[in-house]
Amino acid sequence: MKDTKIKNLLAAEKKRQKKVVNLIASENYVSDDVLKALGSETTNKYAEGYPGKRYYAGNVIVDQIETLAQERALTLFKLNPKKWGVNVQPLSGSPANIAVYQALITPGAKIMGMDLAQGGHLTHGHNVSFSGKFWKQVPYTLDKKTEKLDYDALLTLAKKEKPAIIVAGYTAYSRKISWKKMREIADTVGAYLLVDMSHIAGLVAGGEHPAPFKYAHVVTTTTHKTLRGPRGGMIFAPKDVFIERTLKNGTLKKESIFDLIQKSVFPGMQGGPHINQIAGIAVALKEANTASFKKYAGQVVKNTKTLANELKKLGWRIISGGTDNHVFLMDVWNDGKGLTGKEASDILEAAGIIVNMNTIPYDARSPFNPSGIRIGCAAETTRGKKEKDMLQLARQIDKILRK
Ligand code: DSN
Repeated sequence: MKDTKIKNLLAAEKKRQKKVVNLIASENYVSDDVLKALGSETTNKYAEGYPGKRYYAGNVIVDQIETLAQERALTLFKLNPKKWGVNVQPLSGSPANIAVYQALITPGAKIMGMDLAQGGHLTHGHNVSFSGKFWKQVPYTLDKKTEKLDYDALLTLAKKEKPAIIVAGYTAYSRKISWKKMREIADTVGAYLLVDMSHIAGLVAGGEHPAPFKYAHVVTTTTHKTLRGPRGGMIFAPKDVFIERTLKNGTLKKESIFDLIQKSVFPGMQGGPHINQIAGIAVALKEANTASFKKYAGQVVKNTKTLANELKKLGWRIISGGTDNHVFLMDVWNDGKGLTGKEASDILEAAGIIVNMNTIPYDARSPFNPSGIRIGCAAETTRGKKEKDMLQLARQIDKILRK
């Protein structure tokens, strides 16, 4: 590389990533093949449109790359291509969620999503994001005592508020989610169920979390968390569920949810897709459809449980008492007797352990300096860590935080 400044910075970041213990729940390490696809000449190509229907010439190869990514995504999640379609163009999770709202609900309609401070996501209707500006959030919360989802409370809220769409799938929720119960709630009030499985997509692929496809109207995901691909997004939608709408000229138009999603992504939301990213996603999807990935997903859960349980034994309060997946929240504030989330994150970073500060359910402190930290094990499991390493890591974290 001729640009020595960037070359040095890239080398420094590579070194940093190798040196630290990475417990950021939404990060992972991609394979060399994924990196090669990302750094390929496909980044030079414009390909507005979809395979076979492009607005630019020269897309014969690109069409094959995008089609392969679609086929691999449907195969990985065991979806029948006659019934399901997948859009692999969203630049990441937030644009994927916008595309769904834009396709399915009218401006100003209600989005019932988990409160960000309890483990939701900005794009699930929070008022600082587009999703809360163009639509209206009906926030839901966890049960105060168990710190888990309370489906009866969700049903009561849905009946009262009558949202147009309910979002399930979270950024800091460590327990299994009943997609069936979420769909029953959505059906009771005539709402769509959007499952945003960004955090757990790799666990779903590896059989460690039930798949949402039987119950969701639409499923969005990022590709770079537990799924271990490059940064990116995908939207899975049914081809055999139709929506009828009256157009401005008074005529009725019936379209499948998948067709509405396709139009919403392009031209409704984005221009040219990032083909290098789609090539990287295709590589990652193939990697995820292997016995070794299944083993990896199982190890992620074992490692996370081991780390959470050991920290609990060492006296730390783990939100909801434990974890079923790749992530958990730890209360470091302990009613003022401990550290703030920011202090804990800074102290750990100085010792080479990277976490992020995070609010805990019903946090009395601000999101800028909350009471907790979020810990995830997907990245360190990719680096080969096992349960014995997690026991050691728990003791290390405990020692650093109690200094
Ligand atoms: N996906 C979020 C996270 O969990 O880190 C950021 O948007």
